Amino acid sequence: RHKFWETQPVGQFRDAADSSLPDGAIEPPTPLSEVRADPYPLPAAFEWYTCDLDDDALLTDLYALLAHNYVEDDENMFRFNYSPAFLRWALRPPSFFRAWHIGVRARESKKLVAFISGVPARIRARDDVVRMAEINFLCVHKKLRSKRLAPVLIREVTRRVHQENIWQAAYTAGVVLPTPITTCRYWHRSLNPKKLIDVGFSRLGPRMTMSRTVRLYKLPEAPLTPGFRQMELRDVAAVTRLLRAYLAKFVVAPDFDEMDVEHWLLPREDVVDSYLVESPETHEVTDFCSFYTLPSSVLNNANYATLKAAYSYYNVSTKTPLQQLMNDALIVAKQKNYDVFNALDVMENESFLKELKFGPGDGQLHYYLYNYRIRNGIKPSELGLRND
Ligand code: YNC
Ligand code: MG
Repeated sequence: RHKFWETQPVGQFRDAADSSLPDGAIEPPTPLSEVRADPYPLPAAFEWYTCDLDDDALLTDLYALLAHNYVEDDENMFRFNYSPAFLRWALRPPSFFRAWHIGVRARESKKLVAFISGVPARIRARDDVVRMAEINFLCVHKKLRSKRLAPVLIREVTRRVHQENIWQAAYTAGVVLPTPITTCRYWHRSLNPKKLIDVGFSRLGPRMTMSRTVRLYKLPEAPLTPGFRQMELRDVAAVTRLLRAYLAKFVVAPDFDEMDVEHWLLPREDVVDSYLVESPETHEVTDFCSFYTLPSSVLNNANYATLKAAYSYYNVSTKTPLQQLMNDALIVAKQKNYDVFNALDVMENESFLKELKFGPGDGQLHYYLYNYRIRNGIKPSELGLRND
């Protein structure tokens, strides 16, 4: 049924009941000399194109490919609209490989028609820290769908990852493939309920009026926790310590060092926002929260073209209760004019979702590892990984 995925070193549905299979790599690495040297063949009208994200023209083309052809909701009402600045951030972490930013162009017109990317990461599964590729932004132009181009893109990124002596990967998808390590649900917290209802993102609840709904979701003007402030460069060491100690609690989580924290968590306008609590007495950093910015295009609405969405990223509480910390995150997101704050039920998020008036969405996100088995999978609350 999965002509391509059945050939790949991933957990196969038929093996689910086999308890004799050990956790860890499914296949051993092959000698680098045996890694295929040439790119996989493409249909004759197309060519591979390694993308240079320093090139503003390329970045604009990539932005446009994704803005018109990337992920939509089930009802085709919204489509992710990753900003160019977000794409640069997501694709160029410490020690990134340019060869892993893989485009496909039409040979004649040079138009960018497909893309897939990887970035390097150290990911821990139980006590095994593994160098992996995080694969993201797989996209084939709408006019070229269902022609088996996706497997060619996946094989090609796999080849280029292997060339760096890396044999495992992590990725997420909205579709079910063999075999998720866990399946998470999106939850949504309305910040601008009137607009969300106008664009069809949410509906007026039973027996609710618009003004009661607006009142229900109202938030204070400013954060409530004393010492709550934006993260700065001087905080990188303290945030790294907090985050490392926290992520150690989860079964699968990134192994972040200070360079990773500086890249992934230092605030960048309209890309990632991070706040922390600095104790007014001891000046110790005790708590941390963050979200990234991913707008969605609103398809076919006369009044609005985009939804401004914040996505919960990494949050750590040691002194401030997590619920209070996240309430402050909602308050700053509201101050910054976001329409909705989204979170998955990963890490300890279940402890605040209902209390802070998040509602469950229909969207599911499946998490996968390539060439790494975790027997029986894990629960969303055992997952310390956020990558989109
Ligand atoms: C998907 N999202 O099952 P079988 S997520 C992986 N991830 O293969 P065709 C996918 N595989 O079942 P189309 C997939 N979606 O026959 C489909 N597939 O074995 C599989 N959408 O290929 C599918 N972006 O080319 C089937 O399908 C085969 O033309 C069919 O193209 C698919 O970035 C796609 O949702 C998704 O642009 C490109 O629909 C297209 O439909 C599209 O005939 C909108 O493909 C955007 C969208 C996906 C976002 C993402 C993560 C991707 C992970 C890829 C796997 C990485 C593996 C690890 C590699 C490194 C290894 C090392 C070391
Ligand atoms: Mg295709």
